[in-house]
Amino acid sequence: MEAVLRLAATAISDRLTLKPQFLGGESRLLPLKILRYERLLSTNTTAYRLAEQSAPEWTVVVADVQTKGRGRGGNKWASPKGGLWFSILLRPNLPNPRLHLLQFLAATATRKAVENETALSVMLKWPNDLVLGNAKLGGILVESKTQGEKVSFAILGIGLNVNQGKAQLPPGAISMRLVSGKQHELRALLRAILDQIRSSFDELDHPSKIMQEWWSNCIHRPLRVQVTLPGDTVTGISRAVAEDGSLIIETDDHRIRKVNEGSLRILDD
Ligand code: BT5
Repeated sequence: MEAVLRLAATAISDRLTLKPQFLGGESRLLPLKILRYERLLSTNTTAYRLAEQSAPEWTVVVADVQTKGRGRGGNKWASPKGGLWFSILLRPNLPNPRLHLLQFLAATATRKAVENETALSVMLKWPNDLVLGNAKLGGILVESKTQGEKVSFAILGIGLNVNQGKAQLPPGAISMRLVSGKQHELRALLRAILDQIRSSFDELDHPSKIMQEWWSNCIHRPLRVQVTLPGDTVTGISRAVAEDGSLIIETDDHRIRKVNEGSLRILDD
């Protein structure tokens, strides 16, 4: 397996800067294998290829720079040096309809890890954002391959703006350094996030716990929001998140709407 990983890594990038590391833990989970690259198109793409070549779960792909980082639905993800861009290969024992839990679990774990490491107070915004103040600090992108009803593997991609300056951030984004005034150590942050994700992983068996914890740190709980869906816009008070990951909105005419995709904007009025 090590040979497969090494081969795959070399095939994908000849600029591997770090040999795979084994960071063992006491848990029953497989040891972590961290592959760090200077530059990749997207850590999600590399992790996906490794998964198809039978790489073990908890293989982590990190890149200093992504040249084609992506978000949901073909959105671009700006990934210059100074941010933390990584993807975790997982083979969770989950039926397809529960895949969204990974994203919510990862958001909470990342929030806690950043708070523990930096004392910055990170909040969550539906469906996949990490926010600091009112700006976007990071995002999560889960991609997967399914086999029938089962998830064959999932790639959990996390992007966090850490040390970038203002000029390197797109509009509406913020980095930790811009708020804390300090340079943060990427390795320590990565380690803390991976530890949090691993220690909360068993919660996948308890969807309501994951969703409740996410909701209790949601920045628009309960505020007026507007969700833009393909071909529709829903405006109202965001009241809850359901176990299936959708957002429950009480519309201005007091109807309850459940939305399961879209972009959310918090309304000031
Ligand atoms: C996301 O998408 O928020 C998920 C981003 C996931 C990025 C990670 S990095 C490691 C892994 N490898 C990848 O290729 N991706 C994952 P979405 O909700 O679609 O938000 C995308 C939108 O956020 C863009 O359309 C921009 O408006 C904005 N944006 C782009 N880059 C940003 C950045 N660095 N920080 C904050 N906002 C950004």
